[in-house]
Amino acid sequence: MNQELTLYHAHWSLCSQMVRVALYEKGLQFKSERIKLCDHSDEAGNLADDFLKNINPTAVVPVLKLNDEIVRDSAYIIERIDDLEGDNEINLWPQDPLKRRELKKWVEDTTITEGVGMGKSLGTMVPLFSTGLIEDLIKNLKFSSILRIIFKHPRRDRKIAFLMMYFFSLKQKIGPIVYNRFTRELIALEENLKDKNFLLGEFSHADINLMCCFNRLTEMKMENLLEMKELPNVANYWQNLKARTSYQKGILDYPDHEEMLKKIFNSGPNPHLEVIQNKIIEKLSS
Ligand SMILES: N[C@@H](CCC(=O)N[C@@H](CS)C(=O)NCC(=O)O)C(=O)O
Repeated sequence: MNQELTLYHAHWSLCSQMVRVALYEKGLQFKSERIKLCDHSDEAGNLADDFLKNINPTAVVPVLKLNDEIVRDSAYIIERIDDLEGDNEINLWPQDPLKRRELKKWVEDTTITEGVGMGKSLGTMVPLFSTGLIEDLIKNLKFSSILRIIFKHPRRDRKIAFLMMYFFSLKQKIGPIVYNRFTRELIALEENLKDKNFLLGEFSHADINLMCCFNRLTEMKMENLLEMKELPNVANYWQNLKARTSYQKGILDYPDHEEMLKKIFNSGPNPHLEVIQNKIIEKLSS
């Protein structure tokens, strides 16, 4: 069936990456509309009148235009993409209802699910480790861009977080809040991946989400967490995810903020890394 797809997305956005990877997994052609987000750039495409009026009144990406229909929220977008016929014969969602239920739980846990507080799931924990970069980007914005966030951003939670980062500093405080939960989640993942190449056996939507989350950890110079001898299943899984062509096409081929990331980490490794590694070792030996 012929369909016209336009993706409104940001290069450096976890949920945009998820949708791009899904599109490449399915082998679907799409038109790209790059949006520069208000916390990254003075351009603030997500606060433009046209975007708010016609694409997404909540000012977030990704959004997929599927023929004339506007489809929002990455998890739902990927479900819809899975129903489309692309060049590749792959299903990101299984047929079996029991497996579907299991996958639904994993998907909710591995992305930015609306209604789930930041830091309460794997998918909402990983972005917290990026606070260092986001804060530096926000502090570089013009004051007029901050005013635009104050007056135009429709989401109160985001607005407050961005303003806190601009006027104060959150980057040293945020990561440690999730150390223990993150340690538990990684150990649980290790157990779930026993004897499996992917989370449910076959590659699925949840693997896409984790590919993007793990990639974010590598950008934050925390890849050693995914290569620990104490977590061999996670290490093997990460190799399997990185080997997919969709990883290159959907994530690595859309670089952003490379200079800034280099600047942040040129003084050494991520300070969160050693603490979390020690916690994992401690927990596994107790
Ligand atoms: N639940 C939504 C979350 C979307 C979301 O939070 N997108 C972020 C980028 S990953 C965004 O657009 N942020 C811009 C802002 O809040 O101003 C989804 O899965 O699509």
